[in-house]
Formats: sequence, structure tokens, C-alpha cells
Amino acid sequence: MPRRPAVPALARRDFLKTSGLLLAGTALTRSSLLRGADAADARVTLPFANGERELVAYPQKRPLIRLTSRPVQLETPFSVFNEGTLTPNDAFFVRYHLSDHPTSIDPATFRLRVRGKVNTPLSLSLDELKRLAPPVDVVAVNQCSGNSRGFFNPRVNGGQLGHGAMGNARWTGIPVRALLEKAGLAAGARQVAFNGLDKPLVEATPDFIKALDVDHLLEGEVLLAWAMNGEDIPVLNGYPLRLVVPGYFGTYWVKHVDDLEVLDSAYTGFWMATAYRVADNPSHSVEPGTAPKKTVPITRFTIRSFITSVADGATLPVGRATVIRGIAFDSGHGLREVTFSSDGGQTWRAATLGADGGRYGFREWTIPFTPTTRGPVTLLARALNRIGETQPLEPLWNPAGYARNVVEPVRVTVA
Ligand SMILES: Nc1nc2c(c(=O)[nH]1)N[C@H]1C(S)=C(S)[C@@H](COP(=O)(O)O)O[C@H]1N2
Ligand SMILES: [Mo]
Repeated sequence: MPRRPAVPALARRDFLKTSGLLLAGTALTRSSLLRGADAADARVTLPFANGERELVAYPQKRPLIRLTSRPVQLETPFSVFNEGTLTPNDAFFVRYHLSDHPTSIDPATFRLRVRGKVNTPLSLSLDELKRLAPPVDVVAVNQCSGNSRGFFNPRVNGGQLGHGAMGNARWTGIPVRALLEKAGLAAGARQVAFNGLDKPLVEATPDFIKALDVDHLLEGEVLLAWAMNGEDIPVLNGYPLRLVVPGYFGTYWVKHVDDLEVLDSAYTGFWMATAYRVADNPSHSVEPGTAPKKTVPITRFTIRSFITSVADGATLPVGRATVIRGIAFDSGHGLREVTFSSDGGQTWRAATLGADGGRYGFREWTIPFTPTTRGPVTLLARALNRIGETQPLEPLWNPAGYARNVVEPVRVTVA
């Protein structure tokens, strides 16, 4: 269970302001969704050049780190990840590509369409969709491909994110497979293209559409989810329906999904064929400053771990026993071990893994640590999974700033 902190005053006020509207059908005001709270004055500085950001409360959200306002992009303050392995809905990051994202959705008139290479095209209400198959729960991490991009060196273009473009939630929905079975796949069905209600402001910008292989969808793990941690998905996270693709980067987790098109070929739209691609080699990386010759669509997470209980730059009292805590996750193969170093990587000890909340979620780890000598100390955590994937000790580089998973140092002073 997450240890929930007191809701900051700003978020509470904002919630009171919007909850009446929410009860009336999730009709958040357009201006509040586009601007956030007016009273924002708190700021944070992420630990890289030009890392100064505002903390702003949007409807259904506590104050979060604002990267951009049109479209809204918010990142989770890192301290939230020390509060528990499930990320509260009001702290969950927000990423949009297109500025015309929906601010009011009427669940009564919403329809989900299934069309293309199917025997029977479908148009379903939310209630019909929810009754199509028994609901399934999965605890899974949603992480943006560009999470931690701000740490790339040399720097790369794109949103300069700290480590807060990730979150872990319990998602409830039905497998996309159930929909495909209901519609009936026609011969040659190969991919499904998923589109949501958001639109580009100008025609030249391609609509945000992502595609997954029919074979992947028929495995049954990919969900069309309507609940997040037991509640309606917040508007900014994809109300009333979003795709949940366990183990895959957030780019596939299409929000406000209302259209599935079954294709007999690989989808070639911009967001698959041009954007969100990585080098076609095992590490998906290239020499810093160069571009890959051949690329493939980004797919699964790289394995990561973080120290969450001690912030970079903190001071630890000499001689005092502490427990260091953190989180780790991979793309679903299962964690084998998290090791911890308090001497900058010369020696490593195995941490204790917390309860296994499912192979796609954050897993807590802890390790006792008593600093013995005064001075600067570098703390490191490194995860290893069941198929031998581990985190590199030196950063890998790619021009889009995707899939960072180097062991991240936490530099502290023992005093
Ligand atoms: N409709 C829609 N869905 C979307 C996007 C988008 O721009 N539009 N962005 C994707 C990307 S790149 C990410 S990382 C996740 C972020 O999910 P969140 O905003 O709920 O945190 O949403 C995905 N789904
Ligand atoms: Mo993303």
C-alpha cells in the first residue's frame, strides 16, 4: 500500500474547486485544464542546466513539475517514489504531444469504434465495453521513453525531463483481445492502430496514432483500461479509456482511445515510422553525437533502479544506522536482484526485495547502511533481472534521449 502524504493545500483547494464538476460528468473547465492553478509560486530545480521548473496544480492533480503548458506536460516530483510502490493518481505524470487534448468528455455519448480488417465493425458505449469480458487488473509501470532525458550528455533535443516521467498504478480494464474476438479478425489482420480523442492544432502535425502487432494483442496482456488505482482514470491520464501495454514504453499507452483500426500491413504513420525509433542494435545506442544508420520502433523498457530514500546532495550522520530504500523495475521478466554500493561501485551488497506486487510494477528494495567515515560518499543501486539484463555503469547514448537506464549516482556527505 502506498504511504500517502498529506495532500498539499494547493491541491486540496483545487480538488474542491473541480470535484463538483467532476461529479457532473468529468466536465473539467477547459481553462483550468489548459492553464493549471493560478496560485503557482513554488519552483524546483532539476539537477541539470536549465532545470528550473514551476510546480503547478492542474485539475485532479497535486502540484507537479511543469515541463510545458500547451500541450500539458507534467512530471512527478521524485520524492513521491519514496512514498510507496503505487503512484497516487494525483501525482502521476502527464505527457501529451498534441495541444488540442480533450478537457471534457461525456461518458454517456462516448463510443469506442473497432473497424478495418474485421468481420463485424463495432461501436460500443462505455457500459457495453465494460460488460464485454470479465475485468482484469494489472499493476504496471507507465514510463515515457524520454524519462531522464535531461541527464543525457551530450545533451539532446526533446523534453528535458528528470526521473519523474514514470509511475506505477493498478489498472483495470478488459483485454484488447476480447474486443478483437468480438469483432472477429479478417484474414491477413496484422496490426491494430490505436487513436485517441486528442488532435493536432494545425493540419500539418500528424495525429497521435500508435500500432501494436495483432500477435502481441492476442496474448491478452494489453488492456483497454478505465480505472487507475481503483478510480476513474484522471482526465489528463486518458479518461475514459486508455491502452495499458505492460512492459512497453508509455508511447504505446494511447489515452482517450476511441478508435481501433485493424490493418493487414504494418502501420506507417509518423509516430511509428519516424518518431519513437531507436538504433537497430542490442543496446539501441550509438556513439555520442552520431545518428543510427538503421532504426526500429522502441518497444520494451530497459531495466532500472533508483535510490528513493536519500536525495542527491543530502547529508548523512556518521555512525547512525539507516535503512536505504528504493525501487526497481524491468519490462516484466522479473527482478532477480538489486545490489547496493556505498563506495562508488568498488563493493556491492545485495538488497532485500520487498513484496512482489506483479512483474510489471515497481518493486521496493531496502538495505541497512551505517556510514562510518566522514566525507563525500557515492551511493549506487543496480538491478539485475531473470534473463540477465542489468544496468550499465557508464551511460549509453542515443540522439532521441530514450530509455536511459545507467546506474544513477546519489552523492551524499557523511558528517
Ligand atoms: N492520446 C494520446 N495518448 C498518449 C500520448 C498522446 O500524446 N496522446 N502520449 C503517449 C506518451 S509518449 C506517453 S509517455 C504516455 C504518458 O501517459 P500519461 O500522460 O498518462 O502519464 O501517454 C501516451 N499516450
Ligand atoms: Mo512518452
